[in-house]
Order: sequence, then C-alpha cells, then structure tokens
Amino acid sequence: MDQFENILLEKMDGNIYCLTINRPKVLNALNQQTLMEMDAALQQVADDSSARVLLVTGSGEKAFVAGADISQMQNLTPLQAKKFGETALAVFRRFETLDVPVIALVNGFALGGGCELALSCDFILASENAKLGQPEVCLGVTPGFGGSQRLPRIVGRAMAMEMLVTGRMVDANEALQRGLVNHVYPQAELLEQGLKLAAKICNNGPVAVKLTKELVQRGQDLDLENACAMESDLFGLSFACDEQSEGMQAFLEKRQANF
Ligand code: DAK
Repeated sequence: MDQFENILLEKMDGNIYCLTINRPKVLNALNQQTLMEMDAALQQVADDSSARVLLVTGSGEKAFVAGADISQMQNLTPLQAKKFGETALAVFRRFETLDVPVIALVNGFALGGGCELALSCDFILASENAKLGQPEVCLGVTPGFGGSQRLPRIVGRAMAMEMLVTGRMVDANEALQRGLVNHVYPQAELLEQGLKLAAKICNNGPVAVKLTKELVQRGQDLDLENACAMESDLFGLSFACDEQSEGMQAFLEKRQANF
C-alpha cells in the first residue's frame, strides 16, 4: 500500500478499509495535498474488488477534520479558490460513488470542509465530544465543498439554513436528534463500534450491498417513478449473482449464508 504524508490507509480484518486524516497539529485541516492523497487512497480502495466497507476518521482525540486549511486558503485568488473547491467536490463525490458503504467516524470537530466530508459519507457515527458545523460565513465565505447542498438534503432546509447562516456548531446529541448522525458513542469506543457495524455489513451479500448503495445514491436525484424503475432493474440484476441463490437457499435450510 502506498505511503502517504497526510493520511493513513489501512486494510483491516474482513476487507474493511480505514482512511485516517492525519494532520493532528492543525486538527486534520484539509489542504490541497491531503485532498490529493485522499483521492489516491480512494482509487486504491476502488481498485480492490475484495473491499467491503470504508471507515473515515481523523487522527487524535480532538478533531475529525476542522475544515479546509485556512492558512492555505487565505491568499487564494477567486479562480484558485474555485479550483480548490472543485478539487474537494470531486474527491468528496468519490466517497458517494465508491461502490462500498462509507462510514464517517466523527471523533471531535467536524467543521466546514470536515462537516462536508462527513456529509459525503453514507452515514455517520459520532463520539460524545463531536461537534458539527458550517462556520464558513464566520470567515466571510460561503461553503465550498458541498455543504449548502448536502446539509439541507439531510437535515431539511430550515435546520440547514440555521446552521449555515449562523455558523452554530451542533453537539453530538443534537446531531443525533436531527438525523445528522446515526449513533453516538464514548470516544474510546468509536472505532470498535465502527468496526462492529462494518462487520454486520460484511455478513451480507457483497453485490447486494453495492447495488443497494447505488440505488440510494442514484435514486435520490431521480423522480420516484424512474427511481423505482431503477430499483426493479437492479433487483432483477441481483438474481444474476450466485449470492442470491446462496442467500435464499441458506434461509430455507435455516443456516447462515456463506457469501
Ligand atoms: N485550518 C488551518 N488550521 C487550523 C484549522 C483550519 N481549518 N482549524 C484549526 N487549525 C489549527 C489552529 O490554527 C491551531 O494551530 P496552532 O495555533 O497550534 O499552530 C491548531 O489547529 C489547534 O487549533 P486551536 O488552537 O484553534 O484549537 P481550539 O481547541 O482552541 O479550537 C476549533 C478548536 C476547531 C474550534 C478552532 O480551531 C477553529 O475554530 N478552527 C477553525 C474552524 C473553521 O472555521 N473551519 C472551517 C474552515 S472553512 C470555498 C469556500 C469555502 C471553503 C472552501 C472553499 N470555495 C468557494 C471554493 C471553506 C471551507 C472551510 O472548511
């Protein structure tokens, strides 16, 4: 596996990958190089047909990612800022289009680009000390990595507007109530809980899991009729895979399926 400077990519038991943003001195802020390394890491995971789940987290106990790197952004020209935003948007989009589920383990601050990174994952587990927010307006800029679009789709327009125009951070419990995160755990248990959840996903048919992610990701931007038609197509396709016969046979024989 390639060595990176600003991230770590590990392949763990059960074909579960873990990508860690590793710049704890600046609370894992995202600079251009980190984004490029994330892109290369995502390519490695995408190229590995045995990959089943990707976990994404931040190094240290304080932050998931405290945003785009403000010191690198400070002197950008408008065109450079646009390019920087486009780079991040393309990398974040890869988390959504990666064929396996991506789980963000938000272990502290997830602000600005950090919150937007978590929003690009399929779902979020948070530690009790997590704080999520979009404070870009406090810096005099708009969100640039998708937050103004993904946040309203997840928490609804009113709550998203409140977060986006006040810059207020929400803590883990409020994020849980708002459906922004799926579960909250003590920080020391977060990785273990992430691995447990990943292991549950790995018990299921890998192709069915991939097709289901594709349905959810592609379907949310379609009208209901076309989205359901796509579901019928992929449902039909799942009957072309060995795991459908094994899964159904195992049920009828009252045993665990061997995928
Ligand atoms: N960038 C760079 N360095 C950061 C950072 C960041 N986002 N966040 C923290 N750091 C650094 C701090 O400068 C400090 O460095 P030293 O002073 O030790 O050298 C170190 O991390 C520890 O931080 P603090 O000393 O501040 O720690 P505290 O516990 O006191 O505070 C905090 C933690 C997370 C509340 C605070 O660090 C903070 O407010 N950080 C900034 C959070 C933030 O504003 N994030 C959003 C960044 S903006 C675009 C438009 C917009 C964007 C991008 C593109 N386009 C139109 C294309 C914007 C995106 C963003 O993410």
